[in-house]
Amino acid sequence: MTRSLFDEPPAPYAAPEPIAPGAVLLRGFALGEAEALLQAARQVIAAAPLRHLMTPGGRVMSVGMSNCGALGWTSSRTGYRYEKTDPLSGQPWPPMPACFADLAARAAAEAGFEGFAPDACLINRYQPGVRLSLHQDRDESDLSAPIVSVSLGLPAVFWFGGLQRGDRPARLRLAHGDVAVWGGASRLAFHGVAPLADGEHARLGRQRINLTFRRAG
Ligand code: MD6
Ligand code: FE
Repeated sequence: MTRSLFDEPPAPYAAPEPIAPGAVLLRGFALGEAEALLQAARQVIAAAPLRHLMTPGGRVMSVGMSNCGALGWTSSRTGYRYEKTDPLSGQPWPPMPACFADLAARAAAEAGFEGFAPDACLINRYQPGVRLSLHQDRDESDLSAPIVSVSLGLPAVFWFGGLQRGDRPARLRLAHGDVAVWGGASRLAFHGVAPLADGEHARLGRQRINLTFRRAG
């Protein structure tokens, strides 16, 4: 696969960029290991396919989702929850690949959260036009742990708001290899993803893959 002349070159990782208290952006932090992450993600998805979950309100989510690790996030008419097994197969979620857990722990430490040991990784797939509306991540029992979010493929505009739904969100561009870490005073900040702009990513084509690591149980 070739890079377009007009793609920007991948920036090497420099330093954490503060977003809000407890929230930082590590631009390019995962670039050097993106290929290993994608290979591992492909294996997870082969065992636990991406699916479009139903919200409690009865809408089908446009983001395709799967999980790996001891716990997986799911949604249905009866609510949002973490499950030990994949409802599609009845089997445990695929184990978390070592390269996933390792990257998440290093990114958390870089952001000031030592000892992060995720037990859940949600894999999100966005195709052009797909969005994730403003929400809080609050289904985890341990809110002292941060969340680590890895972006791969097409760039997205991430909305990062405050603790009230009505707070006007900042708009952050998340590109291939960027890692965001949210914890502390920002752990319950409202956030979302703007409709994905169409494009062609050299490695992933017309999609964005996001890996979100949590301490859920
Ligand atoms: C996404 N991310 O970037 C969706 N949640 O595709 C999230 O919903 C998210 O990136 C909590 C913390 C970081 C995130
Ligand atoms: Fe979220």
